[in-house]
Amino acid sequence: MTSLQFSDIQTKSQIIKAKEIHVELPSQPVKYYRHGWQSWSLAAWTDPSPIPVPKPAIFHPLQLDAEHVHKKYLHGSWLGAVEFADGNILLLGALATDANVSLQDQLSGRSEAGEVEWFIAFGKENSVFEEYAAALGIRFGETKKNIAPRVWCSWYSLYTAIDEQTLYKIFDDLGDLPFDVLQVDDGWQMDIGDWEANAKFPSGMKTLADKIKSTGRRAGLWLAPLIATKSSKLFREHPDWFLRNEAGKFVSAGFNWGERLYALDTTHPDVTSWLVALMKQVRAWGFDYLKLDFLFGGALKGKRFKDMPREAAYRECLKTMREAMGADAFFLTCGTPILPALGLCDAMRIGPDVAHFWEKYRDAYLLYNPTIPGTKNAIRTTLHRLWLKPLLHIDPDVAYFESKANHLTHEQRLLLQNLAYVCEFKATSDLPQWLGKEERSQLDCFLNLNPKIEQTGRYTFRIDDCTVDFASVTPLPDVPTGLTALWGRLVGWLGDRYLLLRMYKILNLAKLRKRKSNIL
Ligand code: 9PG
Repeated sequence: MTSLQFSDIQTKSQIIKAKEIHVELPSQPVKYYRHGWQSWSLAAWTDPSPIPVPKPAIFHPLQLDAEHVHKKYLHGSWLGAVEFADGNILLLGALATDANVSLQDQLSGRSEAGEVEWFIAFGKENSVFEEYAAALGIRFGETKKNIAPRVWCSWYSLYTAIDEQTLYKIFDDLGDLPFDVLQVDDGWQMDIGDWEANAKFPSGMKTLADKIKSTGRRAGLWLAPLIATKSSKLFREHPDWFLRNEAGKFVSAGFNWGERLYALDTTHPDVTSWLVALMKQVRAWGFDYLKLDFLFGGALKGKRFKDMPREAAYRECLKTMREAMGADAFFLTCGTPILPALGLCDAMRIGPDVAHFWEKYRDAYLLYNPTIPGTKNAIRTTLHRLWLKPLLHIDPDVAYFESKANHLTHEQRLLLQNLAYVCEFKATSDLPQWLGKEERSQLDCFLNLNPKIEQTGRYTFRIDDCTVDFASVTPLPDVPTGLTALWGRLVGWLGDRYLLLRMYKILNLAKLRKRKSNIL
């Protein structure tokens, strides 16, 4: 165990090797920077007091690091920072995987994997984070090259209601809008685990990629290769490939698509071969922009074929997939534990999903869940991960331009567009059929513009000649008390009921069908 006095770091940053490290604070902090585990998990400066455990618990494996969620004190993955009354910050951050930081009387770091390097610095927020990112870049690698491709992605308009004919029509109607990639999201596959075209894509995946390429763009595809549902052929045929705990029970990877999810043991040699073959297959179909999602499944706690720390195992698996897909593919990670993926992907989603609404009362106040898809949640966390920008392309998720199927105000849509400029990563899912003439030309303009970006404060930017202030988006909701808290507990409990979740899913599918029938 290593203990540092404040005087050791007051004037100069340090890198120290330790399994456990404690850093003395010079005074009471006024803010705490918590950094969540994966793309969708909360990252934010907050008051230095614990926040409620997000509900429902069935989602924990897919929204945060379930191993640490019940800690009674402040904690975060790999790094933590505190801000003092004079505006200076103190940051403690691991330069390795499998480590976390907590705040009690001191800032403390613990590694789950033996001795690791720790970065400690005090000073101005921007320079401290910049130095930390540079130190991470040296150890994990920097992958940012050129400018990020401009992406049209099918998810945030059609969700799973995609099919060959609908997509072909959209690709045609996008006309000469300057997209570099047309990316097919969730909805093309037989099942989660069975990565073959389903009945909605009778001409097959190669034909789909060819169609995209015929428009002069790169073909993009979504897959969630490290998880599967029990209903999948993969799970039925290879139950021995899935991660189990010490007691031999399957480890839960959470719940989505109306089903429980399970994670592959990526250290199993047969799983590795299967993943390599899958990456090669996708490339052979003609896709060279890969959005690999739900990747946290590769880093859940469990008893692995190869006994190694869980995030190190995940990093090794990412390396294998990266090699198999080839260096010329553009690789976007999503739902990914942040540090273990650095240096291995071109781009990373750094916040929760946006949505055509701002915030839901149920999610924000009753469930107190800042991870659930929603535009406010997405902007908040993305803003707190901008420090990753020197290392790789950072994906803030899509911006909206259409107002037809959208509950966001004009100002809220502008915030998303401005965030895309700040991240220098532009994407949308807007359907050409939904765009008014003016909206289409705004989208065109957005895709063509590369404004000069200058950060002027924690949440303020100059974007060319405009000043943009995101501060109003960042606070967390007030912690519910009294009747609201009680109501929240009931809603959280209901949210954990498998049958209710399934019913909710069926209702949502019906809504989606209606939405789709309005499109064409
Ligand atoms: C496809 C989508 C899109 C999207 C991804 C991911 O329950 N959840 O917290 C949850 C979060 C994100 C999510 C799904 C569920 O979306 O981020 O862009 O590809 O999968 O299913």
